[in-house]
Amino acid sequence: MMRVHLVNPSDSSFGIGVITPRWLYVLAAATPSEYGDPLVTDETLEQIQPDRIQPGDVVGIGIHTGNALRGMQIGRIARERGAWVVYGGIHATLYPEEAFELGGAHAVVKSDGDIVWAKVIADLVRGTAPRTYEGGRISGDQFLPARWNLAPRNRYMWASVQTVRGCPKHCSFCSVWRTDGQRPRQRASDIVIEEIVQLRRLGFRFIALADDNFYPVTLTDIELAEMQGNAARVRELRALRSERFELMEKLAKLPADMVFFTQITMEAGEDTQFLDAMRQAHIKGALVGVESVTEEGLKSVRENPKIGLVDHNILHLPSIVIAISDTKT
Ligand code: B12
Ligand code: SF4
Repeated sequence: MMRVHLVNPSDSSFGIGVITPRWLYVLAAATPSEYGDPLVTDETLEQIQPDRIQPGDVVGIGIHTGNALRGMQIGRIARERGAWVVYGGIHATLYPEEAFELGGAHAVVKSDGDIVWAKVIADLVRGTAPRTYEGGRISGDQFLPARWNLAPRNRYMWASVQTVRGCPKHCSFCSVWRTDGQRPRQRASDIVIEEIVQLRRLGFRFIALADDNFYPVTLTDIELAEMQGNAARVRELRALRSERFELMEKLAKLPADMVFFTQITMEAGEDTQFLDAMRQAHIKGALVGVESVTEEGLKSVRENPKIGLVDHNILHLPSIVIAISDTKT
């Protein structure tokens, strides 16, 4: 019987991973059970074993720009072995043609894979797959919870759970608002909590909230909508904001030794109510970005937005990690 393979490419493998690549386990959940459990390979742990790929298998490869070349190499190997090769992820969404030119792709999926993946597999197996699929920007209630039972035990330090996709900002240097869109798509808080509880039972205490921007509505956004007299917009923004608080109240009830981190914009620093709620929700750190630390630097960034920038998403790791502490003390 044909198998479905899902591969997270990486040039180096360390045996231990820092954070779970969420897409792998979400796509595993999107794989219909009639094909059996997909064979999941995270190359940050160990390299793929090509001889496990058989003719007629479907190989799904998720790429961001940093691991795209290794992904293309795996695609070519899989195609040579007679498998159907599909790419997805942010890099494939932005540059689908590369996967055909360099990666032996039969098909590329743009945007969200949760819903479209089952159709892609069925089309490939029938030999009727078009070159590209538009996975679309699905709504928050359609995001699939990950299949964490397929993740190897005791190999990752942090798990990753997504609570919102999309970011209302439009920073010139960032890909997120173009790929995930500017409308925040939030998941229902109960579904998020269910996934976290499942992870906790699997032994995870550290969880990254893998969100584009955990603080998608700023106080200024609401004030501006009020000044414009746009009642519908004010209602919409307030609803999004209260859903954030609802989620954080539920996170706060989880065992005290849980540790979360996420990504926010600096405007949250002026929203003490939000910061306090984050602290109570065990969100101990947040990545924020700083475009420049001097006036002159900021001006040159504005004049020449293509120069290297640091933002909470574009370059997370060198960004500033702020500790969420009590804003009253
Ligand atoms: C959380 C996060 C992190 C976390 C956790 C990383 C991890 N190991 O999971 C941290 C903070 C550690 C991190 C680090 C980095 N990150 Co980061 N990260 C994100 C973020 C915000 C969410 C990723 C996520 O888990 N989303 C949830 C999953 C479910 O969504 P998804 O990956 O998009 O997958 C869906 C679809 O794309 C599609 N799909 C994906 N793969 C496939 C495959 C197939 C076959 C199919 C059909 C579909 C499909 O279906 C999935 C389900 O819908 C994204 C922003 C974004 N919107 O992608 C940036 C992002 C991916 N990161 C980015 C960058 C640059 C980095 C760093 C290089 C930063 C740095 N300089 O160190 C490092 C690289 C780390 C690494 N080796 O992977 C960039 C990549 C840009 C690019 N063009 O590639 C992004 C897009 C942010 C940005 N501003 O543009 N990151
Ligand atoms: S850099 Fe951050 S705040 Fe700016 S658009 Fe991207 S995700 Fe949003």
